[in-house]
Amino acid sequence: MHLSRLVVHESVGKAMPVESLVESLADLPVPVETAAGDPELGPGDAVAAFGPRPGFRDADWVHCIRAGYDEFPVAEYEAAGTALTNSTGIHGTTVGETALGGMLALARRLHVYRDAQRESRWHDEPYETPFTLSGERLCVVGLGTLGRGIAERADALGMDVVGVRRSGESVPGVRRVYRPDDLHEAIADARFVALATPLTDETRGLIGEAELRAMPDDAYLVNVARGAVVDEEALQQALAEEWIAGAMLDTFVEEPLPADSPLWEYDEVLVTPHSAAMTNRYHEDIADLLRQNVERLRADESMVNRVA
Ligand code: NDP
Ligand code: 7N6
Repeated sequence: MHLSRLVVHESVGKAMPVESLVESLADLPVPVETAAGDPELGPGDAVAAFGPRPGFRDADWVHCIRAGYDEFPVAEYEAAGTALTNSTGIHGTTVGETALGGMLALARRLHVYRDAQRESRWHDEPYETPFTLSGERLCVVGLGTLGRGIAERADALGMDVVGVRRSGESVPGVRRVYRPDDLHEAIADARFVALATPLTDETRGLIGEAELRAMPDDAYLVNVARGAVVDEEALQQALAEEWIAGAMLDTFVEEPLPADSPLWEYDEVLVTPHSAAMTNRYHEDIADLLRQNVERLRADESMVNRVA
């Protein structure tokens, strides 16, 4: 592939200022341009984007500025010979800190005090309610960049961390790794279940009624993966009927979460607007990934994070 141009698509603006990314790419050995809508692209073109557009298929290379590339037409790109790369590898710290922040808030009741503060109310929680993360079990489903970012921070806080991945291979800080067939055993005694898998045919609806019923009734679900990894109707029933204690939800089947969704209403549900990975350094992280692959292409080496 001979690269003659890198196009930064306006959709990257969903995660960072477009001009910040362009500035961070000023030292690339190819011209960097911006484009809106469905730009005309062709041989020699690369495009960095948040989501897909039909015209991207005609470029040589499409870079998804997210780790999750489930919205991109992978088979179509493969048929067209268009390379697709994603942005896995950069979200361990951001999502790890957000997930732990949510879990700490729920355990230490910070969300309750903040709600009371809005009414200038000095609120005492019932004696039984506050707990510590230390000593509690966390099950992390999906042990890649996100999962490890969560697991290593939870381990540092003294949690008993177990996890689930297809290979079953061990991961630092994770006491026991289960395979997906043993998911129910893995979540049965967990106080927190954190989802960090990609959205695939295998993981769509991974957490449904059976899994929510298998979790302890004082457990919390943390979803920083994709909304559809959870059967949202079953989750709403689980919250309404108190099969579980609550949740921290960053991702939803429909985003933005519709204003009439019952998920907004629960005191024990923390809703974040798909912001777990947001950081004011995102443009630098994405620029580093793009620069690495531009250099690799020029050296005729295989690309990192290539998924199609
Ligand atoms: P990685 O590829 O690094 O990790 C994915 C992990 O999931 C691997 O450990 C893989 O392990 C495991 N996995 C895959 N399929 C299954 C399965 N069926 N059951 C259990 N484990 C499985 O990806 P990232 O950690 O970078 O990102 C994961 C996902 O998180 C993204 O695809 C994206 O959807 C979402 N995400 C959300 C963000 C947010 O802002 N909320 C930010 C970044 C990512 P193995 O191969 O051994 O199964
Ligand atoms: C934007 C990150 C991903 O898959 O969903 C996230 O990487 C978006 C900051």
